[in-house]
Amino acid sequence: MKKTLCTLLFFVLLYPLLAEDGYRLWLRYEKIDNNSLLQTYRAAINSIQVTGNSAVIASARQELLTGLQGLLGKSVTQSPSPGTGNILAGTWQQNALLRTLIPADHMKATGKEGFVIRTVRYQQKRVIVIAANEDAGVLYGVFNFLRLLQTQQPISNLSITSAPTIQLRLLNHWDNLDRTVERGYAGFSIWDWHRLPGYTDPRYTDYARANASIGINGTVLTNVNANARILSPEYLEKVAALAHIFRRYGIKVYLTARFSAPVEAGGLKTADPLDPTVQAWWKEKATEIYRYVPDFGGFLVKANSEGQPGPQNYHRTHADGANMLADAVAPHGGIVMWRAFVYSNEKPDDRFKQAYNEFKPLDGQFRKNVVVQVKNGPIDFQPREPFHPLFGAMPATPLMMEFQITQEYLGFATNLVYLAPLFKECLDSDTYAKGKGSTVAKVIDGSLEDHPISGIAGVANIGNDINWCGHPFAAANWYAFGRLAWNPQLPSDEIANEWIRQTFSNNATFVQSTSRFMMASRENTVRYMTPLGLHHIMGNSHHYGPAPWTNKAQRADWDPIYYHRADSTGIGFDRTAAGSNALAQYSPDLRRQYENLKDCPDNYLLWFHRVPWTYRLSSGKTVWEALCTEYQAGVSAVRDMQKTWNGLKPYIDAARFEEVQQLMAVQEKEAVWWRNACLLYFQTYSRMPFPAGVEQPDQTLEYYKSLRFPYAPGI
Ligand code: BDP
Repeated sequence: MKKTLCTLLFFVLLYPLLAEDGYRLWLRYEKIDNNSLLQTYRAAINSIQVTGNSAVIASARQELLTGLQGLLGKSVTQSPSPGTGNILAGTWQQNALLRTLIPADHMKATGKEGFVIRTVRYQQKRVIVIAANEDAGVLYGVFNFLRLLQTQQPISNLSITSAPTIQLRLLNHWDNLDRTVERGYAGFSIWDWHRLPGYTDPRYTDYARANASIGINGTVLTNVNANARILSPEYLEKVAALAHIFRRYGIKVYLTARFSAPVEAGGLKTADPLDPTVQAWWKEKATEIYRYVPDFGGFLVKANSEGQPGPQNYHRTHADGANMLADAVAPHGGIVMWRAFVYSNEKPDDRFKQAYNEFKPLDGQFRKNVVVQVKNGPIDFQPREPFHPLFGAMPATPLMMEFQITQEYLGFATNLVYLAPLFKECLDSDTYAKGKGSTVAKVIDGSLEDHPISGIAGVANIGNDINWCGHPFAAANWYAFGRLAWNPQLPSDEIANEWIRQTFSNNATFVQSTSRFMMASRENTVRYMTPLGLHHIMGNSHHYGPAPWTNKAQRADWDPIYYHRADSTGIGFDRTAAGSNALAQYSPDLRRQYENLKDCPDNYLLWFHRVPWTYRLSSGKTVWEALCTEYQAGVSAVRDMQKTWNGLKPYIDAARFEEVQQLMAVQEKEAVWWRNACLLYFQTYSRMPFPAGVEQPDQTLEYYKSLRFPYAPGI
């Protein structure tokens, strides 16, 4: 009897605390744990009415019911007619009551996807109104409202207007058809191609819910290193099954197009974009795709980059290639996202400069439904990069941002690195393209040049791990990407705060401490990986851990030595006029700041300058001393984070507490590894001792050089 009672108590009281596996992400809808607030919410919400008949409205209604039921711990009814419940949601045009409660001009600012949330008086009662111009806006409004409750905000007098500034807010999955994920660290692909279309995993719906909750409205299902097979009828049927689920959450499906598909899948002799048979093949293929997926978004293309086929194989330009595909999807309303991530093996020029040199001359030559997708920095998703010089340099072409959410260069899924500050650093950068204030955010939201199309993409960190992203904190980066895509002006700490409250707890101590170390985490990671503007010094191919000594990669610009250029006379890449002159690709105002050694901020120093080891920074430290102290500070910061986390045990469930605790121990080891390996290696050139306070490595440089990782994930 006693035993049964204990078991029962365990399941009722403790199991929910232990069983947090992260699957519910930030949509946990746990009952409000603040009793007086719970009573206030309960009094304010009894019944809801979500008007409309579409599938998207049905999703909104379901989410509101599920969410409220969980948060309020009571069932909420649906009221039969508008105005009888105390939450009223729907599209303004189709609901007469909404039209009387919300003036028409209040709806203008909400555009196609935005919404208003207002507390209004109706028949002597307070009613919360969620209104939008279109169904998707209602869904986004519902998620916003639920977020208010989840983060325990007051709801007695709501007056919110929200609309996205960027139109295409997309995830890019680098998922292969065999379910491996290029640069994925959270298991295998969530797309179970083999069992599609017959079996549709409930996970697809939860994926769509999570995305819609942060405003993501599109997903590219397949790897940029593309496989033409995805365009076959067999696979299009599978794609259609996914599209059917995602459509209910306002999410469009896109695919990557392998440029050589006409040859590989169509049996043609060429994929030359100016060849009429090739053009006809793509037109037919597009028509076929739209038969399966009537609202198909379009193609994402990696061409003539890292060995992928492209128009240059036929001596055509990127514009020729992009336009040919754009013409194929244009009649159906589709777009082409053409990537600017190109650099050539044959050209000895600084890799930094190559995408700009290739694409800038093409400005104005792309069709109206082409967007050029540019990575945030000129090299490749490094822990810190200056913004890509193409932003602001192609005024006649809409440019889309490509961020990397998966932590290929930021510690995979074992390092806690909150990426919102990295994203913001780039979005807030001033290109000076049209004078001061021409930020990257304004380039990509289309406002700087008044482009009718705008977009932002994030390379997803999602896999089939139970918690989706591997590290419990990695989901914060998916969340932050979506929130910033909706509103690039949101502060990073506000996003962290929201995410922590929804994911873990609203406890003030927990929220504050966690937010503090999240906010510091990116800068600290830069410290223990690539301080002072070092970049691309990770292990070759798998990109796991430090390997600044690597000098034998297949191509020179995959070698770390190409980037740090360390020898006995100094360190750094001279990109001033005396060097590769990459700085000339920025506007003169910016160039001046970076060009002058004294004015160049320390965190970009080795990006743009080559300096002797004894060069003194404004702090008075030599470059060698600063390098050593930065690496050490990065390690110390991880240890501080561990201490803080250990003190937070009482506030959250044991399962996630322990998982994070263990991963932080891994992160500490890896930070030490980075510091030791890099400092020992650079010391062979500086020939100077470590300054006081920098720990002596416990292994030799030879040891670090001997490490091999043939099975590192994500290759
Ligand atoms: C690099 C990745 C590689 C991708 C490439 C890309 O290492 O796996 O294919 O970016 O963006 O950073 O195309």
